[in-house]
Amino acid sequence: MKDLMLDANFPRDAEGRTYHVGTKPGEVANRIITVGDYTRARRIAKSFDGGKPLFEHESHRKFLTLTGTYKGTPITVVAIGMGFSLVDFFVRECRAVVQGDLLIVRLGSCGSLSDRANVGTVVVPYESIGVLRNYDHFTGKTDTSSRPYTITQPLPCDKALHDQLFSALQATKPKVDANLFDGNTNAPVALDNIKNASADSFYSSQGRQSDLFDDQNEDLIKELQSQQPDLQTFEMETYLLNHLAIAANSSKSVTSGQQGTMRMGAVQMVFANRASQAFITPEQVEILELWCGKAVCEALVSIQIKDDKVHGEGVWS
Ligand code: R1P
Ligand code: URA
Repeated sequence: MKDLMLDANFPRDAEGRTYHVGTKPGEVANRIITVGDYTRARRIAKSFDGGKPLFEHESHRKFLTLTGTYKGTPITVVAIGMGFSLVDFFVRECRAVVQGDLLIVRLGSCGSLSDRANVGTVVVPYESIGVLRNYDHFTGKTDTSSRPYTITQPLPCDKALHDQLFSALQATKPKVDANLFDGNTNAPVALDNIKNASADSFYSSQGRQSDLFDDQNEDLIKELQSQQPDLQTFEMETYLLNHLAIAANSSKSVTSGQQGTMRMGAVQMVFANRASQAFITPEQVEILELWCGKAVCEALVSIQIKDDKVHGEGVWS
């Protein structure tokens, strides 16, 4: 059974473990990589010093936290699953157990809207828009001007993180068997300055068609592309990460100097091409995840944060 939780406003157990992610102070580093799945998390942890984490915790809600060091600097990978609500649990609960500045990079898969970013390409977005289903619209009770999807204004990723992520990807690019990438001897490729859209569904709000639901999304991709002509990728988390960084950095705890700032970055691996319908192979996925895992660790430790001299007490001490 779950441990007794104290405090209904922000539940934690007697040891200070949060309710869903299940970690306490000293178990999560100031530099965090967040991913969708466990296999990717474990592949990234192969880049840690010693080839493995020093600490791991799987919560009853299936958040997996792996903490170790990379070139001596503490770093954590958290596998959270998919979508906005899990991002919210992850960011708020990790913020609650880490003192000082937080650098968070999402290493996720994405769909691409054009041949510019073919399957097997890795992209580094500089900003992200949100595409949200407008639930009221589907009740049929709204006015005639209501739209089935809300498209937000773009929110930026952290510029320094963006730049470091792209240079680390270039510096660590693996040599691979071209046969695995359709004979493309240049593959795999990294692209920077990409515009991303994070949707609240893999299906309806990414414009996937279905006869099983009334989604009213036949023209959604065209509409998005006319509003954001350089939009390249779809995934499901980056926009909310960027939003939560703004919310954290404008909070009382940061403006009063009690808590550090939060900076977000993202690396997105193209698994699906929506223009050609191509989908990535498991062999390609493994190559990309090992490469990007190492590159994201490199980028994260190359950025100085306020608490670097101390790192505090933790599973890495
Ligand atoms: C959908 O298949 C999932 O893949 C992408 C999307 O953002 C969504 O979470 O990221 P991950 O591969 O990291 O889960
Ligand atoms: N992740 C997404 O959210 N969409 C895709 O098409 C592929 C991966």
